[in-house]
Amino acid sequence: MSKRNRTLDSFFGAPATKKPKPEEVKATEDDEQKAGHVSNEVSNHSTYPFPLPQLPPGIRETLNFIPASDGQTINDQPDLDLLYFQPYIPKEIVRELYEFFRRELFFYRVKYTIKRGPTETQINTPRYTTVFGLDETARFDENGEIIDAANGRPVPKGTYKCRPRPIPQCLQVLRELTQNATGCTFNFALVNYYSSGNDSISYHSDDERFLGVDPAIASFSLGAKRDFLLKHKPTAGKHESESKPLKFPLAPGDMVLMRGKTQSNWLHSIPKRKSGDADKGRINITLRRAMVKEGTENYYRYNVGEGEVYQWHPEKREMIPWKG
Ligand SMILES: O=C(O)CCC(=O)C(=O)O
Repeated sequence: MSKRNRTLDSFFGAPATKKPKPEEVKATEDDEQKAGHVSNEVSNHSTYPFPLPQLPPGIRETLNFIPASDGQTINDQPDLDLLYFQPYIPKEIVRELYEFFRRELFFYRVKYTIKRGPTETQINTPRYTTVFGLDETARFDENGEIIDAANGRPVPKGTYKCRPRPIPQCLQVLRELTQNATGCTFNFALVNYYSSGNDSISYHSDDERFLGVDPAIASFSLGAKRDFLLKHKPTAGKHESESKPLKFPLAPGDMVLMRGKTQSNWLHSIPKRKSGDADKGRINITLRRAMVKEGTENYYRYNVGEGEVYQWHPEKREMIPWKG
């Protein structure tokens, strides 16, 4: 990778713990400039199918004002701990940011098989996905090589079966500002694109061991409004939400920070929808922190996979296979 195309790996530094004041955000920008990362450059890496443009300056500057409103704590249910921002992204840039990510990122429609006993079932992920990041045990150096986080030495070949990708500038900005605003640390950005009301994610919890105990996950919504449902995991006493889930109609710009015991006790989903503006498409970005290599392997397996690359076609107004 050439120097011109370095990504913002310098942002993998120590976690910030406070909400940024404008002058603190300025300091972050200065740091980026020192590292030569703020310019008209693209983000690129040998693992990217194609380079990704950096955020337009107008969007970048307005993002300094996140969160656009105070978060509402939702913890009135057993083991539930959410911080719900309505919105988190300033209204003025919400549409442009949605269109930017949909237009510029590369996506996948991952297929994989699961085995239950002797039976193998093929799963077609019902949405477009993409992912960037690396777990806590390693980081990218300034040349985009993976080095051991503890001793700074290149990780031995074969350490990862997948090919991890550095977070591009357009998502690094969101990561950095959200770390400052929430006091949480993130090393992964997962992106879902729901192209219509037929795309969905079924009930699940993000409670894999590789995320550590009580993980915090920041989940952003852009584009169409979609219902986010939450129900308690099965309990002996049957929690009311098991038959009547909690429903949050996530609007463009909203962010839900799921934290505490939420993942170990609750399931969440975005169900298919036939009505409303679901067919207009929606982007979801989650920021997470994987602690160990298994997290990296898992995220690339299920969000990149081995299939073809898709890219938004502005005239056809749909994702089409990228021809290279
Ligand atoms: O699209 C959403 O809001 C939820 C996404 C989600 O649950 C996930 O990626 O694990």
